[in-house]
Amino acid sequence: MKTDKHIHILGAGSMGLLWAASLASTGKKIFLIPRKPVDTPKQSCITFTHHDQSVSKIPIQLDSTKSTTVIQTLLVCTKSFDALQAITQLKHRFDKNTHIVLLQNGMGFQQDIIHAHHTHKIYAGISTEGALRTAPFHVQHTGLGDTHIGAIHNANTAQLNNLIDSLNCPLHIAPHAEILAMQWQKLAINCAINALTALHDCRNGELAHNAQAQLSINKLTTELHTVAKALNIDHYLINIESAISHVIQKTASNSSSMREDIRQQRRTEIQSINGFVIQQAQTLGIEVHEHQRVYDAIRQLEKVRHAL
Ligand code: KPL
Repeated sequence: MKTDKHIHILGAGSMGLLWAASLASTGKKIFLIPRKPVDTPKQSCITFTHHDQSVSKIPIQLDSTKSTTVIQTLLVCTKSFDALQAITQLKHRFDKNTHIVLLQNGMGFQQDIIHAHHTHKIYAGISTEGALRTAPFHVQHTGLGDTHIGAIHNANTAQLNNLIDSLNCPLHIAPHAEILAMQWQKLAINCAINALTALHDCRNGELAHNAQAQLSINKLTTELHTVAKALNIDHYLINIESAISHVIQKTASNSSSMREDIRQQRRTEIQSINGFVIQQAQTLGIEVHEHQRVYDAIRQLEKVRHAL
């Protein structure tokens, strides 16, 4: 299997632009498919502000959803609630060797994608890279992180390793054999940080100095442990409290993706973050009051902001 010829990136938000610029900078053939479709494929350029503040202009090919060329590797960089529909629009371009990599926050939606696209090879990526889209086709690499990718459907270790090789670029990317554990750890981090930074309208680091937010983080994490225990996966969350504090410190100056979504009056990913925990808890007959409280508060904020 060879996956290093063409890479398609779905979604031109901060993560889509970061991946497109980083991969294209190595001379790979990259096609960017924005969610707002372009009529015909055309050349464009990404203005990429590197982590050291140097700026590069990186040529990129914009692709149309209507194209018919086969997609070998698709990096999905849309929001979680958009991913299934966006992938399905490209269905006519998949063949049996298509690899689909899901890079969203949250959980739950991956199962719907596996169900709808079960003949393809599907992977999940967990990334701690920080990126900010400052204007259309302008992206700033705000935090150096790493991305772990693991197979979640139909792909074996050799295929995963080939995929990782094909994505070789300045970003730090590594294969992970137990990606489900990482997904739960990232879920716990997003459950604790995203909604609270949106509700308190603060940067990540400010949560550390806010007593009310700290209390809420404790409750959210305790509830998540109860759910994980009932699912027999509590070992995934060992030391998660210190991991959350570490991320709050390390990303102190970040404005979380959910806070940004609320500020820009966009739909948030609350459904696949705290909403996923609520869904799991309901199936298990467990009550998760704090997750429900922040979920309802974010839904309310989405409504208020959209009505403005
Ligand atoms: O993943 C994030 C997000 O903002 O979505 C965190 C880890 C909270 C960093 O900001």
